[in-house]
Amino acid sequence: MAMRPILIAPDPRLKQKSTPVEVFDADLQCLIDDMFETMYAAPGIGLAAIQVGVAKRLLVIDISREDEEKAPRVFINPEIVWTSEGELSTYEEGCLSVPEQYAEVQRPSRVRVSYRDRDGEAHEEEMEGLLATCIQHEMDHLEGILFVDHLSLARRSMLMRKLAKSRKFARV
Ligand code: GNR
Ligand code: NI
Repeated sequence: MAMRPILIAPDPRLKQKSTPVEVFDADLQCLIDDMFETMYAAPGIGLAAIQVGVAKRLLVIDISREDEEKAPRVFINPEIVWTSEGELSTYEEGCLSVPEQYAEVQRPSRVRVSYRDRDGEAHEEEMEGLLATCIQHEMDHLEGILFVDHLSLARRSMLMRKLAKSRKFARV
């Protein structure tokens, strides 16, 4: 297992659309393990493969709190099959690819998602609360969308300027 570097906006690779996983081989298992190590070290509650430069439709999530047991979840080729549409929730979101920037984003409160697990088995699950928000945030990454893309142009520009300024200052 190894940590992998996380891409930071405005890296153009973050705008790529990821392609479906077709082979559930040892390389995939290695990528999943590396993504967990990278997410836990960050720390973050989710990570999409494109954030470590792999344009595959794969994401990992663990929304357990520090005082709880770890609850690692893998979602491969996820698809939203239903949303609560008009029933929305607002969360203050952050992103490991937009470090130290936060903004409120409104999304459907509940979603039903079909996906494959790390063995390629198909599942379907209804989610709510933080898990619903997190998987929608991660699934946006698979389409090349960042949470800042849900903000007005004015707020997005301000946030990206702040990010650029802090990166320049930190020289990373
Ligand atoms: O660690 C993360 N926290 C978070 C908080 C609110 C909504 C979404 C997230 S996901 C983010 C990790 C990340 O960037 N995943 O792509
Ligand atoms: Ni993110």
